[in-house]
Amino acid sequence: MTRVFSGIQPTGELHLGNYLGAIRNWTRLQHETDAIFCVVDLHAITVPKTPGQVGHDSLRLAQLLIAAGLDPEVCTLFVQSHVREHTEGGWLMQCSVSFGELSRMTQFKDKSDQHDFISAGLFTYPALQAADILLYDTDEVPVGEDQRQHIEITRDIAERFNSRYGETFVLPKAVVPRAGARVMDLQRPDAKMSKSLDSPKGTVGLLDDPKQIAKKIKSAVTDNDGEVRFDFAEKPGVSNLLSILGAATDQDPAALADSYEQYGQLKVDTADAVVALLEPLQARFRELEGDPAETARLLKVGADKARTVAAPVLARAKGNIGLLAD
Ligand code: ATP
Ligand code: LTN
Repeated sequence: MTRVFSGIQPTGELHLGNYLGAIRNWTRLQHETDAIFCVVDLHAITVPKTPGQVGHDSLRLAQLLIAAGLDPEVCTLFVQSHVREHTEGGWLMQCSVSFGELSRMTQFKDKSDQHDFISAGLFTYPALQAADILLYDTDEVPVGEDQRQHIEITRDIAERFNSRYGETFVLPKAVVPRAGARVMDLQRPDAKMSKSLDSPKGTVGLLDDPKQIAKKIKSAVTDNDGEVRFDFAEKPGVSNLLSILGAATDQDPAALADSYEQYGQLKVDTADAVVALLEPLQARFRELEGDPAETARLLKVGADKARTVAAPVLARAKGNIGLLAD
């Protein structure tokens, strides 16, 4: 069975873009593949955090993922720092990647521009990500377009390691979903909906209450020509609404456009569809939120499962390097 691995950072509250563009796809993949999903808390501390914040955010993210439909009995869901093989494997990866290669990573360039303190961990971040992926003999990594470069460097690291020390790692490939799943900011439809855009009115949080959701969608920026047409270049605001409605109701956005005469009805229907889509997720989240011990138990089961895969692969890598056996 195809082994799938992906990771998500516990930073900020998840939004509709994360759900429609990534997490909903994960919930499907868990039934079709051998899927492993990781809350990458060690990646989150590459930028400074206040004490306690990452742990809190990791638990909440895990609860949201479960509420969104990841079933810890079907897939493997765990927190990165619970499986020590990641840090150890990360070091092996750091020694198999060059300073020059890491210097070309665009996520590092973007993030180092946003912070005063640039940690060494932020620079070597892709080496830890390579360990995440390679420790599970991963075939496919479902990620957004922005992560393609990190999967490429992971392949380069794996190839270099294999040629230096002998066949050790499986070469993974990135699987980037169709562009259709990209959700744009409701106030700035030229920019993707994002945690870091700081656009509260343009971002639908997965835990926003129905009134807030309706208000945000009804005040979404459109245009003045009044025609409902699916055309992202000319009509980004209207097209974004059609694309959200289409994704929420499993319909083709271009075909949906034909059934609307005016923006008002499109907004009402989009708001209703998003509220209906998120209601069950929110209800499940409230239940999990009330029982953090149960989530902790599920995450422990996940970490135990993950370790049974990661430990032998790490041992294989160490053995192939020829480190003195302990
Ligand atoms: P940041 O603003 O900090 O980069 P983000 O909101 O873009 O955060 P990430 O944590 O980088 O989200 O991404 C988590 C997953 O959600 C990734 O697979 C990413 O491709 C997907 N994703 C993020 N934003 C969108 C969006 N607007 N539409 C579709 N998918 C998205
Ligand atoms: N770098 C990714 C998060 C991430 C990841 C991974 C994704 C860390 N490890 C392994 C896929 C596979 C991000 O910033 N979205």
